[in-house]
Amino acid sequence: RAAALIFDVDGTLAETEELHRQAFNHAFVRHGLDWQWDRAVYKELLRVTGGKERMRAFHARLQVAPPLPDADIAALHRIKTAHYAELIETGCCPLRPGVADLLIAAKARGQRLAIATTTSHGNIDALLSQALGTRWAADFDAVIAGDDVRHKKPAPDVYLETLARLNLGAADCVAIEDSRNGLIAASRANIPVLITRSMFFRDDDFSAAQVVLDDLSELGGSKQKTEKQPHA
Ligand code: XBP
Ligand code: MG
Repeated sequence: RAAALIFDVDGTLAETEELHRQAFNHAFVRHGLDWQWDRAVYKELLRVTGGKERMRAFHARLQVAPPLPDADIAALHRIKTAHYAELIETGCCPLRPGVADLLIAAKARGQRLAIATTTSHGNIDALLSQALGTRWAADFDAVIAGDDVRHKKPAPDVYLETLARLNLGAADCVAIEDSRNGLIAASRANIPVLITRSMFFRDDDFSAAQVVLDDLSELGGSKQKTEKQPHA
């Protein structure tokens, strides 16, 4: 049994990526840009982790010179983040099936909880305050966000920082992820990975994962997707 469970946020705890997409589109309109990302385009763009990085990558793809100044990217991202919080606060984005049960069961078993995500502390707080109450952070021993580390996923930085904060070895933990970039990040930190398939990454290659589930409610039952036992 793992000493700690390390959770990704977007796509893993809740299906937030559709709200991120809507928030980006809102920011583009507000900023006077004629960009709009439909689901197919967003699915492609999700290969680039981080909202600011994703916008830069999209702009580069349009091949219109000169590059968008950092100030524009920052302004767009501020509008996007504010709108994302508003969307989350409507309560329209609940935790995915099995997440709340797993958090409770893990605590009861004495496992420690942590978060390793690409998104920001503000976005994590918006989601988890809504879903778990404003004192949610008391249950987590480490919460590491994208801007806390040098390189975002698929680099291992966020996971290595989480291990350091927990003062645990990689083999003592399980990472719970929904994307191939997340799987690669955790694997590069040598942490075993449990995948919970989400909307945008359903058909990613997860062959390097220890366990692949459709959602975390399967941990409570017997509907296992691979022979290998979940460490969670
Ligand atoms: C999540 C992301 C994030 C969100 C947007 O990846 O890639 O970029 O889409 O968040 P993961 P920000 O689930 O692997 O952590 O706009 O706050 O960057
Ligand atoms: Mg994710």
